[in-house]
Amino acid sequence: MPFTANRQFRAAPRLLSRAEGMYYWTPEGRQVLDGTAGLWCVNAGHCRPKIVEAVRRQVGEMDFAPTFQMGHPIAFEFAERLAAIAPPGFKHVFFTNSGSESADTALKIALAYHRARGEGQRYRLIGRERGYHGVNFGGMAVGGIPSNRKVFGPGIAGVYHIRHTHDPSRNSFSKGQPLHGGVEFADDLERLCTFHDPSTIAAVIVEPVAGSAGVLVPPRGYLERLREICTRHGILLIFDEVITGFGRLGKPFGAERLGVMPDLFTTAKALTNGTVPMGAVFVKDSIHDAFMQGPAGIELFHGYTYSGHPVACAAGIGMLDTCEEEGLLERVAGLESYWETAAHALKGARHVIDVRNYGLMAAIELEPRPGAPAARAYETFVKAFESGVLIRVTADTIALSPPLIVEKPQIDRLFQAIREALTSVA
Ligand code: PXG
Repeated sequence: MPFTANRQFRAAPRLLSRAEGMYYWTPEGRQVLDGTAGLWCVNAGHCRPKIVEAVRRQVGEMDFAPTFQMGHPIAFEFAERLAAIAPPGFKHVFFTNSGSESADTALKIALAYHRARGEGQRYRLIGRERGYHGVNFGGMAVGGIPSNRKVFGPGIAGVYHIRHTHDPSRNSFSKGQPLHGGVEFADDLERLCTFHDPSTIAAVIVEPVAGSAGVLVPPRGYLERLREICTRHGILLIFDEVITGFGRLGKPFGAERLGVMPDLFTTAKALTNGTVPMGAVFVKDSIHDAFMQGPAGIELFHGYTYSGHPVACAAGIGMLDTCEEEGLLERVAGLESYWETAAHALKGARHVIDVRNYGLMAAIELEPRPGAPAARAYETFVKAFESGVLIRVTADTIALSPPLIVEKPQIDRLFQAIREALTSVA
């Protein structure tokens, strides 16, 4: 099983067999409130009729068609719908099947872009400590998750990391963007530029808000400074919006909420509301256009059998229809202050050493049990699940990201369940 304690699971399995709206049901019929949008992906809530219907229709109409030297209308329709909600100047997308593939695709586009412009010496890639860009070799290499690097090695050559932005000594219990350290942390990129010569660096990739590492919100001024350094040195800035995309931060994409534009950004997860696996890499028009200059032939030597899969495109269009009808991509803006207050009410609760929030994301960090890191959070997760609430834990941090359709009483229930679970774990 993926990222699972297999033996613990086998001894006490937790199963989900049905879902609708804000809820899952177990095979025994127990209702479970979804505090995690599945795995940060079911932004519109479960089994939404427009999506279900679109998938049903498409799978009966055309199950699969090749996209190498061929096309099908629904893939172009979906791409155009996406371009319409993307920030200005991002009219092109490349379809993948996951966030991991989106990360590797974006890195490859960055390398190929520089080469197409006669700057093939730009081969270095820069990620960030505690960054997560999936599990394939490229994304893993630029990612900054120590357990990945310990077990699987450095991945690919020419990859370096700037420091992460988490600084509890100055920023614990920050509401929204932390105040301290933004420019200082971003200037770590300048150090790498000096060391390696910026003309050898192709791209920098970061999550606008780091998700998997425990909801690390960028301090004020941080992303602006990264943008400035990249622009000055001709380095492409890639945002990994696999989690922050599709309304999680109160705008269609995190870049818009945070007010800093990347050159490329990756998406997956909520692109199809998690219904069918799919990812998409958005590129600035000037990047697309750079590939269209050379001799006729295949411009980007890259693609997946299932790039632009018709059933995934149908799910994606159903997702966009649902979001547009219900204003979901902006809904969080009106919910965020309630969410923030509810999360920060856990300050002072047993074991809690930090609370962080941004958009409809929150992290509650627990003091690790001496000698047993991660055990306290894992037990909290199990208790919460038994009480009918699904949360997600990584190390000793609880991460919350409910579907964007969540209502205030459900927010209350979510935090209440966590509070109760915390009083009962040692
Ligand atoms: N980038 C980011 C920012 C992600 O969060 C990926 C890439 C990889 O996506 P795929 O679709 O290849 O898994 C992710 C995935 C968690 C959790 O609970 C987070 C992810 C996946 C599973 C669990 O933190 N993020």
